[in-house]
Amino acid sequence: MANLTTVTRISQEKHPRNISKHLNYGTAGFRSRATELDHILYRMGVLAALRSKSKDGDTIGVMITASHNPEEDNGVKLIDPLGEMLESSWEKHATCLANAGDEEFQVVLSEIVETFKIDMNCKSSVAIGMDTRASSPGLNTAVVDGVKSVDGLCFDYGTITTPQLHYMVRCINTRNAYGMATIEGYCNKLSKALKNIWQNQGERKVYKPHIIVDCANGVGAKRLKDIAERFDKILSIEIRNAGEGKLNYRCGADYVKVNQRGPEGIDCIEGQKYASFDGDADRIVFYYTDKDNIFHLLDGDKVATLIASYLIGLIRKCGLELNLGIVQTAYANGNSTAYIQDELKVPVACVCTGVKHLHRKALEFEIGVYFEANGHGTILFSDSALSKIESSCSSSSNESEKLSANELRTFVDLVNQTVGDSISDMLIVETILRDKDWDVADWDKSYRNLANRLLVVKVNDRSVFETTNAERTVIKPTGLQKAIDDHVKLFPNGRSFVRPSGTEDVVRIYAESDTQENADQLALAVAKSTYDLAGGTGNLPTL
Ligand code: 16G
Ligand code: ZN
Repeated sequence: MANLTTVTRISQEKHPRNISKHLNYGTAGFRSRATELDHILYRMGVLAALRSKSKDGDTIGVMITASHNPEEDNGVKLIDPLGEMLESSWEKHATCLANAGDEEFQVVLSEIVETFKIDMNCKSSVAIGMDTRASSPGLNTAVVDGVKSVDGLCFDYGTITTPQLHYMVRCINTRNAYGMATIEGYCNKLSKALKNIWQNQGERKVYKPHIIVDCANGVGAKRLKDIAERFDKILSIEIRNAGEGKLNYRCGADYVKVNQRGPEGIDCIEGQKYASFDGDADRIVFYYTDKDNIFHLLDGDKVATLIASYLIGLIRKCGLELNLGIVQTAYANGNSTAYIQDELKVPVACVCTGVKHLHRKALEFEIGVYFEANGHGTILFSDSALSKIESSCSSSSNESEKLSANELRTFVDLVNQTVGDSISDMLIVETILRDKDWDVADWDKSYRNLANRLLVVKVNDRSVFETTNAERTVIKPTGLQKAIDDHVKLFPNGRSFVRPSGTEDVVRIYAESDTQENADQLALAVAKSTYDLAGGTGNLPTL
C-alpha cells in the first residue's frame, strides 16, 4: 500500500500550481483557461480516488470538458457512483484542495482524509473521459497521475460525451444492471429501445424521419455517428460541424439558443428539422425555418412539455396513477409554465440554475421531467414508478394496458437518467414526434413562446449580488429589485430577473414580453439599472 504523504508528493512535483487566481468548484465543476488547469486536474484525480475510497471502492467519474465554452478553455467535474453530480458537501473540499499552495497541499489532503474518515487501504477506481479539446489529453495525464498517486485504478474512456461518462459510472457501480459500461453497450441499449417502440407504432404520414444535427465541432459528432449507423433505414441522422471547424464557434446549442438563429454556415431549409448539441453533448435544442423564412427555436422548455404530454398520455393508457412533475428554472419561458399548468395540468417547480438543482428536485416526483431552457435535461423514474410499470407489464389483465406498459418500460431504456444527454434526448424527441405523427412545426404549435432577450452586464464584483425565490428576486444590491419591478410594469406580459453567473465573471439579465421589441427594451432598461446600481464596468450592453 502506498504511503499517502510520500507518493502524492512525488507526483505532485510534476504538477505544480502555476497560478495564484482563486478557482471555485462552481455549477459545473472547475472551468478556466486550459493553461491554468494542470495542477487542478492532478488534484481532482487524487480527490476522485479519495472519494472512491470513501464509497467503499465504488467508481467515481472525472470528466474533462468546458462544455459550450471556447476551445481555449477547459474544465473538470466529478461524477458520483450512480452517475449523479458530486455530492455538494464535497464541493468545498474540492475548492480548498484546488486552491491550496503546493506546500499546503498535503495538509489539506490529510484534513479531507480525516474529515471523512477515509480508509487509505481501501481500493479506489476512477473512470475518466474527455472532450475533443486540444488540451484534454494533457489534462487527462494529470488526472491519471493523481489517481495513481494514491494507488487508484483508472478506467480511461478517452473521448466520450459527458453524459456517456455519467452513464458508464452508473453501469460500473450497478455491475452492469443499468447497462454495459462500454460505448457499444450504450448504443445497444438506446438503439434497441428505439427500435422496439417504433416497431409497434406502425406507418406514419406526417412525421419525417430525418434530422440534421450540428455537433458544435465537438465530441458529440463522433459519438452520434456510432449510434446513427444503427438507424440506417428507419431514421436518417445527418451530422454537421463534426470537427471540421472550431469547437463551439458560432455553432452549437448555446450559440443557437442565445442568438436565436441557426449555426453559421448551415442554411436552414424550409420545413427541415435541425438540432444543435453543445461541445460535450449534454444539451440539445431543435429548430426549423418556416415558409416565410422565420426561424423557430424549440428549446428545453419545448422538449420538456413534449415529453410530459407523451408520458401523461402513456401513463393514462397503462391505467396507472403516477405522480409526474416538471422542473424548470427562472429562464423557462412564461408561456411554457402557463402551458404546463393550464393545459397539461401537471405540477411545475422552479429551482436555481444548474443541473444539480433540477436533478435533486426531480427526484421528489415519481416521474420527474427536468429541463433548463438552454436544452439540458432528462427524465427520472423513481423505484416506485418502475415497480408500478413492471407489475402492469406482468399482471395487467387488460391487453391494451399491458401493451402500453410495455412501451413505457421500453421508453425508460431510451433515457439516460444520470444527466441530460443530447443523443438520448434527440432519440426521445424523434420517438415522441413519431408517436404523435407530428412534424417539427406541429410540435412548435403546442404553445407560442413569449419574446425574450438575454443580456450580459460586466460589474466590478458579482459577489455583491444576492438572489432569492429561485433566483427570480434580487435582494442585493439594494433597490435593484424595485427598479426591475418598475420597468416590468410598463411592458405587457413583462417579466425580468437578474442573477450573477456561476461560470463567468458577469451578471445575466433575462427579460420577456409580448413582442421582441418590448422584450429588448425591457432587457435594456433592466441592464441599465443593474449597471448603475451595481458598479457596472465597460460598455452598457447593446442588442
Ligand atoms: C453550467 C450548468 C448549466 C447552467 C449554466 C449556467 C451544469 C452541468 N451545467 O453550464 O446547467 O445552465 O452553467 O451558467 O450544471 P451561468 O451560471 O454562467 O449562467
Ligand atoms: Zn455541456
